[in-house]
Amino acid sequence: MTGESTFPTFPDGFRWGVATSAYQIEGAVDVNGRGASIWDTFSHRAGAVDNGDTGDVACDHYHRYGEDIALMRELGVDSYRFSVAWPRIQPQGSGTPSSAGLDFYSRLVDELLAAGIEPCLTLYHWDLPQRLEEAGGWCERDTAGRFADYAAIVHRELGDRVRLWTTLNEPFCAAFLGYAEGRHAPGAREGHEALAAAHHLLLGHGAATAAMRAQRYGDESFGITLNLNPVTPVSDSPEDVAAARRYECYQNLAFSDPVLAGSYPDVESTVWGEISDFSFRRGGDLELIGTELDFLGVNNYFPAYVRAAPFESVDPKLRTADDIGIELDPPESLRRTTMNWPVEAAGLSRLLLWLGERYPELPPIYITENGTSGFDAPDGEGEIHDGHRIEYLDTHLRELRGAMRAGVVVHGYYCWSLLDNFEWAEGYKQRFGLVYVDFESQRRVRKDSFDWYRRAVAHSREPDGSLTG
Ligand code: PNW
Repeated sequence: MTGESTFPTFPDGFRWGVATSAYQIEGAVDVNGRGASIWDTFSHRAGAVDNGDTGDVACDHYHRYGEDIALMRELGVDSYRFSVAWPRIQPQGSGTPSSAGLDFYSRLVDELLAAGIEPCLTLYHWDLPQRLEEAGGWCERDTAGRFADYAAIVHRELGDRVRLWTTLNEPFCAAFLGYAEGRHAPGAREGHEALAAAHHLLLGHGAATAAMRAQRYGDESFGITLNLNPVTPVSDSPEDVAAARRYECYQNLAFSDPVLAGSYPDVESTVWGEISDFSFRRGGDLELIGTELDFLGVNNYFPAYVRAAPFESVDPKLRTADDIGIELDPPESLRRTTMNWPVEAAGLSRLLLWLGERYPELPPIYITENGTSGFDAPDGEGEIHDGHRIEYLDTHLRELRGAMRAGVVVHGYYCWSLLDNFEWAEGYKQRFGLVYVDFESQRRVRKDSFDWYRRAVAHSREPDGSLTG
């Protein structure tokens, strides 16, 4: 293990956490009147998910949440980031809420609080009610209003006990992987529809935040989670530099600028070309979207090294980054994870410093996801030696601490993920958990990284920062 004795201390009040999301862990898709979501539909479509995996059972967390809270208590985390499944609350995406659905999350929150763990609630982690998709999904402006109604329902029920609220998880993925590339639900459409979806997701964020603030109980904090990657051109050539600017807009600025600066980025016309007339953007939208945030959630897994790919004009389908003339080409020297994502811990600090520079009014940050996949498996003794994950977390946490020392205000860190779970289009083979899940027996087994994180959390609070015991 790297640097046993010098693991950094973190400031008092820094929140240590673990994260999950509803569709990836809950299972129990037909229980208590839950409606279908776009991920139920998509995962049951032949060829959509590796190995034909679905979230039908997942980690069966819906029935085993008590056991999972006990694991978190053992880890010693301060906070748990989870998401609420909209189709449990409003099975058809609108109208009277289901009391069984609300009760489940109410019990979860009560048990977390009883265990001394602060709930951090995400309202939308990609499981749009299927009925709303049939009415056009996020391509329709109306969906933003439906989302605000849903947010107000959940907040009315839980706002007395939950203080950390995020509206959306990764609108980039929901819009571009969902509606353009089609690797995620609901499956491919057209580039201009993905741009409309992105706008309506952000509008939903603004409208939901306003609705919750209007009925606030007291000291809730409201934020949004974006997945952002630090961007570096592979050379100084004008082509690579221009490609890096396009990628930065597509991946980061198209979401961070409207939310943090109240405007769409100037460079966007060089990225989207003529594929949309943007008539879905209306006066007043940006005021709502740019509503003040109490915090920004940042998810980061890898850095982006950008090379120009052959490019004359944007492909209106916007299927992948290729379609805006981009190729991701990280240095050979960087190790790749089983997701083929390059590992570079310094990328996390570069990203945070870039955010601080670009947005003078940057709110406090929570790292709402960071972690790594593996094909982790028990050895002959039944133990899971995931040293690769320990190294990933150790190096990223040191970089995080460095960025904080350089002035970036970060209030907490959530490791993705507590449990191995349904990794979207990759199904169950990609394992991100600190806890191994045997998906046959539902047995949970602590990986080596579980024990490492437990010690890191405990000792990061000690004056000498020693990581022992
Ligand atoms: C995030 N990509 O998703 C999500 O918030 C989690 O639900 C997910 O399990 C985690 O990261 C690990 O993948 C992403 O293709 C999915 O670049 C795909 C990408 C990025 C983030």
